[in-house]
Amino acid sequence: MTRTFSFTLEATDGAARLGRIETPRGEIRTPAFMPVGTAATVKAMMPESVRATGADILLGNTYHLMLRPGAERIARLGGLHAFMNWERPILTDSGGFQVMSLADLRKMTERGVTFRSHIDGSKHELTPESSMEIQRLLGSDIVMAFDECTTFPAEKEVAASSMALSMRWAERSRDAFGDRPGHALFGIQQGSVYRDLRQESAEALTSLDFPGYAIGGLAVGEGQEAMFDVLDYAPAMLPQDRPRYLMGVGKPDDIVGAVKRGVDMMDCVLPSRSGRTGQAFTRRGAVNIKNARHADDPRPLDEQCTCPACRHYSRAYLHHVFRAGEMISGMLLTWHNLHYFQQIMQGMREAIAAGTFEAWEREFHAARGEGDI
Ligand code: PRF
Ligand code: ZN
Repeated sequence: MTRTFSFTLEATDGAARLGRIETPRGEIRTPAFMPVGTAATVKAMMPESVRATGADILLGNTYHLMLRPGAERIARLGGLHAFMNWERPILTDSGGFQVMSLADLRKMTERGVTFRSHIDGSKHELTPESSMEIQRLLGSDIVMAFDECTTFPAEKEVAASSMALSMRWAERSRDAFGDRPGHALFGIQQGSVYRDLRQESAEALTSLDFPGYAIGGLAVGEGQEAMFDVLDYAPAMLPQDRPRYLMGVGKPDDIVGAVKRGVDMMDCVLPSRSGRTGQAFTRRGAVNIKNARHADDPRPLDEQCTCPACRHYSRAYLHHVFRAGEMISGMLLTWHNLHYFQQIMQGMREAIAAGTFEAWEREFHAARGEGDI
């Protein structure tokens, strides 16, 4: 097993890329989908089950873990991997994005952001330096730079000064991160939907020479068409030989469109969160298991799926346990959704290797066109 962090680009098909990230905690096959384990758990899943769906890496959150149970405590208990019993790679987000969506009484300055906990109202501060320290205490393998996710829509002047702040914070993040063999710090591109700002951001980050780059500030309400417009040029602004991570995306067709445009990594709460609210994603489209038409249906969610929910249970059972508020409902639907998302990734990786991505994508869209089943 390798002692360092590295990315190998293995094949391309159009703009789509097949690759491999090596870390001391194991390999990440790209394009990769990262399940979200915000509070040191992928909700409703045991870590070995998450692994069984095909995940190589999880996402964790600085914001939640610093508030509860606290980064120092996790460090004393052996780090996040040991704490949550996931020994493979973990990427942690840097906290600013979660502060803006969850915390109370937020105040942003050049130094960083102060806020009150959404859990108990206690006062805290996050800066590029403290975010790097918390992510170090957690033992994160891929650390994210501290940034500001520009809200959408944003006037160009607002987007420009927000992006410039994120670039100053990216440099402070790099200086605070230092040299940590086997761990990587990713810079985050901002610039909203403005091409020249995305270019300026890419140049600022590239001059700091990060081992990987994220595309931030998308999937914030602009819609798929506007997001794809940005993804038509943004990935190519980043170095070819480094992984590209699109933050917080997305629905199955967003993921496919992002990979087609040169994205290597993604994360989203969608498969796990929807699993707990009764929504299943399948080859044929979304299925809402609470719908009464499933009450007598002996068929599995998807007869071609090999996940436990589809191998051992009927739609009628999944409908019943959801209606009854039974915990197994969230467990089975989350497992199915994570399995399905990982199947999409595996399908795309095989298609890129074979040079058949376009045909694979056509088939992906055609199956969904057949409608609800
Ligand atoms: N920055 C950070 N985390 C994020 C985002 C971002 O722009 C997004 C945007 N979709 C999700 N998560 N640090
Ligand atoms: Zn299934």
